Amino acid sequence: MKEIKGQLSAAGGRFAIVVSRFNEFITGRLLGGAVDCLERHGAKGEQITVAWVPGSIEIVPVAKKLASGGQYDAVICLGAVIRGQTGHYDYVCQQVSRGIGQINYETGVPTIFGVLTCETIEQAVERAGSKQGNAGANAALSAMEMVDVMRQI
Ligand code: INI
Repeated sequence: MKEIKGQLSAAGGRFAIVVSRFNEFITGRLLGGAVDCLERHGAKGEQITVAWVPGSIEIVPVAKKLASGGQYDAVICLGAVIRGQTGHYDYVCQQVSRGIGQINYETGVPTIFGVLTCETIEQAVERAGSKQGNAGANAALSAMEMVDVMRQI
């Protein structure tokens, strides 16, 4: 039996991170968690490129360009969509989740969905480096695993 299992190493990988400025007090923590996780797993600074975008909707075109250019082994998408008084939340969630899914299928470059979709600010805080861990670090782990799975296939 041949079994393919991705290793959690960032050594030699080229990682792009797209991060939204909207809800920056949360997304800055996600970015910190992702970079810290990559570095703890062997990444050097020059292996990581960070692109800031205005909001989660704008993550999609920038991630698409990064994934399509042949310069990166994985793209990590970080954002925080938090429900407000209007229906805006639902449109943002739909667009960003569908968009990131399409990038995966169209480019074959692992494009990781590290976008929080939360009902409350408390839920987002819990996932940005407190009770529920750090979703940015989890996204970085997924990126490393997928890079190695893709390498082995
Ligand atoms: N963008 C987010 O990243 N999170 C949100 O919670 C959010 N809400 O709720 O409005 C949000 N909206 C901005 C959106 O992503 C775009 O930047 C904007 O619509 C311009 O295209």
